[in-house]
Amino acid sequence: MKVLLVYPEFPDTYWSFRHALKFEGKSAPFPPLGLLTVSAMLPENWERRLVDMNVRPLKDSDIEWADLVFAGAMIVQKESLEKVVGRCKARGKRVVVGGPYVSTSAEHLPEADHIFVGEAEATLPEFLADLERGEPKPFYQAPERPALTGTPVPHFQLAELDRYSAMSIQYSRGCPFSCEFCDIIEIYGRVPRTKTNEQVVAELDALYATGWRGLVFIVDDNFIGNKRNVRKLLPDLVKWSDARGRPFSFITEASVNLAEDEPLLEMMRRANFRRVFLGIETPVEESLKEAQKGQNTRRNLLDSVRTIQSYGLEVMAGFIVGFDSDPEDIFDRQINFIRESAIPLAMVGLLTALPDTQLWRRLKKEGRLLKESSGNNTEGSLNFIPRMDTARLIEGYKQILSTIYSPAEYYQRALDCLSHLTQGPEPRRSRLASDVAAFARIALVLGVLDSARMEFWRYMKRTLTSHRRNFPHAVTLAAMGYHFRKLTRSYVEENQLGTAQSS
Ligand code: B12
Ligand code: SF4
Repeated sequence: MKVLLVYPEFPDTYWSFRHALKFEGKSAPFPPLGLLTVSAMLPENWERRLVDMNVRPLKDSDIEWADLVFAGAMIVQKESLEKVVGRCKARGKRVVVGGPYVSTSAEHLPEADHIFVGEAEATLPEFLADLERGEPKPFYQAPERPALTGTPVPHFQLAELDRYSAMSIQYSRGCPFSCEFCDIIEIYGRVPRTKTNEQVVAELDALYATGWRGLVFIVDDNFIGNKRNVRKLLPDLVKWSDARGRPFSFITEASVNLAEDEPLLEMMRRANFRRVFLGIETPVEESLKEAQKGQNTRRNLLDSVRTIQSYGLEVMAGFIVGFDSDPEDIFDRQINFIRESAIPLAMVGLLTALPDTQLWRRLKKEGRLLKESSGNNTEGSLNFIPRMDTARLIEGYKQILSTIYSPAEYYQRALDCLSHLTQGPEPRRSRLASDVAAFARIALVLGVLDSARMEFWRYMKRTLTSHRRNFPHAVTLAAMGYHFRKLTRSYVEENQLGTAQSS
């Protein structure tokens, strides 16, 4: 059997990092870990081919080659997924679809032959047995959320490693919290399931064996969702890293209460964690309460960010506007918070009702739902009727974006962030700073061609005088800021934002 694994294309959004990746000569930030994991569950003797369309186009010859096509996607990839399914069906191929989008919106893919809802560990074995007997069913629904202790080591070797700026591994799925807008807890549950330490070490060994060195994203919904297990994992991670001269640095996602556990932070520092994405959402307590995000109200949010930064972890965070409880001055309050917290990479989005979330169900009951979400909460499109006047909300949202990503504001935040990263274990390595060609590209684009070139050189100068040790990290931040600025310009100035506005 020849199986073609296809990962559809992402639109160009803040999360694509496209404008920053080109400096490094990379095509995508991360590989499609879902498909790499699914591949490892298929019979060993099947031939496999992976096409991540964010890295290279899907050719007709790829489709012709295959007996069976497996495609997985998140909601923002749905248009591309539909096209992939259409192309493969037009060539008479048997198409299997799964992943987070399919799991939450299974009814939207009638053309596919086999639809998988839920995690493949709980569905694929039955499909493979049915296929063997010649009686595969059109629909497979995971009867439960499987333990991760049976998840195999992903087939990292299938990915074209040098096209990505980071590799991914996963330690846990699920999150114990209950945020109203969150679909994670609907898809992956509220009881975080973890792999064993041995599984994680085996995955690191496998990645190491591919020759990969550098950034590894631990793609957990909440890395500290199961703190008891994480506390047991980290010493093994430190040991593994130290024994190999720290070949990987880690980034991950966690809830804000990470700041309440300094021994855990210290272990993360020692294990070489460099960045953590936090769901801060808003500095407004009433809005946090409305979102059922009590874990963010237990402690001063600015203090929490500062504590985490003091362990050498750059904080990246998600912010949301559009809650019913948002006051009129929400836009200024978000801008001030982002400025004071020194979070360079602030992902600000409009509240979005994702399918089947608690928020979705409430808004439906209140008659306020307008349409299905595109999944991209930064495109300025609302899929529900907000409390605040819609035009005011979109205008304020644009104001946040254009302020926080203006060059002066961004470079200052990046410098403040570098000042806060007091206990970094060792200078970060960065291809952007060490690879002469990559650095030359940055210097040319940001320091010569860009209209904000003066700000860039001022930033470089201040980095070299005050943060020489963190120079590589500073260069990376400059490249990322450029990506955010480019997109903000196309969103706001070229008026692409809010054009998809529902009426
Ligand atoms: C890493 C990650 C990213 C990376 C992308 C990495 C990549 N190349 O895929 C980045 C940071 C870029 C990203 C961005 C976004 N993401 Co994201 N992301 C994740 C995260 C944290 C982990 C993904 C992962 O690797 N999981 C590990 C694998 C093993 O799990 P899996 O993909 O679910 O695969 C399993 C099953 O789904 C199934 N399966 C998967 N594929 C297939 C295929 C077949 C054929 C079958 C049978 C089964 C199957 O089997 C696998 C094993 O059990 C998930 C959350 C999560 N827990 O998965 C969110 C998640 C996928 N992202 C999500 C969203 C919304 C986004 C954004 C739109 C963010 C935003 N709010 O704007 C952007 C979109 C990107 C863009 N350019 O616009 C949602 C998707 C919701 C949905 N219903 O589709 C998720 C679920 C979380 C969330 N609520 O934020 N994301
Ligand atoms: S903390 Fe994050 S992952 Fe957990 S429920 Fe809230 S939004 Fe979802």
